[in-house]
Amino acid sequence: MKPCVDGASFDDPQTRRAFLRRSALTLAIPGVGAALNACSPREGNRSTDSGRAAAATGAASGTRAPGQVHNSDSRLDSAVLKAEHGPGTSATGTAAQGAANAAFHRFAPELPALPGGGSQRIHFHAREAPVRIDDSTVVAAWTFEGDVPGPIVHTRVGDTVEFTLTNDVDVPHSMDFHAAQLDPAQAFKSIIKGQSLTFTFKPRYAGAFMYHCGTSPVLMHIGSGMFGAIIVSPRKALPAAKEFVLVQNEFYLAAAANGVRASDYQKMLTTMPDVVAFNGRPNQYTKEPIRVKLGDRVRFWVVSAGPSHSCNFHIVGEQFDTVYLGAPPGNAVRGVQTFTVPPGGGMVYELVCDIPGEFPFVNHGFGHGQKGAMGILVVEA
Ligand SMILES: [Cu+2]
Repeated sequence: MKPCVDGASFDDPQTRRAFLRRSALTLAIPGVGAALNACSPREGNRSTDSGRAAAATGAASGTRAPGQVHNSDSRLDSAVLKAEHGPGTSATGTAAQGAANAAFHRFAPELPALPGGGSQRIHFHAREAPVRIDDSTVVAAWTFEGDVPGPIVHTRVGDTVEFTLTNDVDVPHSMDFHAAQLDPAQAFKSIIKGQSLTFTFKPRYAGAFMYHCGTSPVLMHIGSGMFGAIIVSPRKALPAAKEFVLVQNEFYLAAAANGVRASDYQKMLTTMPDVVAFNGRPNQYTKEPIRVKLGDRVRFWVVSAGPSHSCNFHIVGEQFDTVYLGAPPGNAVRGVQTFTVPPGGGMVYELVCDIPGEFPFVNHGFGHGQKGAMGILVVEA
């Protein structure tokens, strides 16, 4: 039997659910947070890790102190957000260091070319980094590979993806690819600083899929920047097009301290974001639009990372000739003005740019569009 909360088996879904509920409250209730701090990985309580180390390298083991509440490996949680870091915010460790020097860069929206050979190896590091999302705002972010969102991954149905996550920081992290079908207790489990974990999958369906850190509370990890898109092309190529990837997310930010704004867990719980953005920067494609040529077919792979809101994707002055609800080229809906991507979902939008001009693409839920989920598609004659 695996060690677990209150001595019950963690294989029991009820126990898992109870722990998840408790973890989600960790940051909301200081007393609970303090109790779980007592079993954070820093205290070396990692015995469940050793029991599930098959897929991990460098997994540590430890002994449970008498009377200590155990912290599950796959639910190693953010109880390590100790008071000295400001409980309930992302301003931990290196997330806020060097914020003044964090330079803005436009996140390239172009779909990367498909790697050849039918397989690829990807190695991400979980890192903390100050990320400048506009002229006046630097976010103390938790990231994959130092940016928000993480790198765009492009693969194909049936190709092999071998993925490795290495955790460089004090907070436990993990990786959950929505394009994969795997036992999450093994593949998506949390790892602590210095550990690496590798898993392999072959996507079964084409589409725009989210990836994210799944460490509890997931809201905190996605809300602090640990998400991205994996685009799975079908075996038979879709019609030739200019292809772009848009990942919408919300930022819930504390007031600036030392030039950086932390992500605020309590604010995340309210689901009232300060900023909503495509590819991590509000209005970046309004300031520097996406450009195509007259006559181009354009394909947007749109993911809503949330953590809590959908993206009601619409292009002003245009219509989508096709929206693929999933697994393109199947599930095609024709002649669409707006279609909603749920948080944790992805859809594919196509249009033929047969009219020159500047076409705003927006989250037509305008409370969110107004907070930055807007851009411009320029069709050059
Ligand atoms: Cu994480």
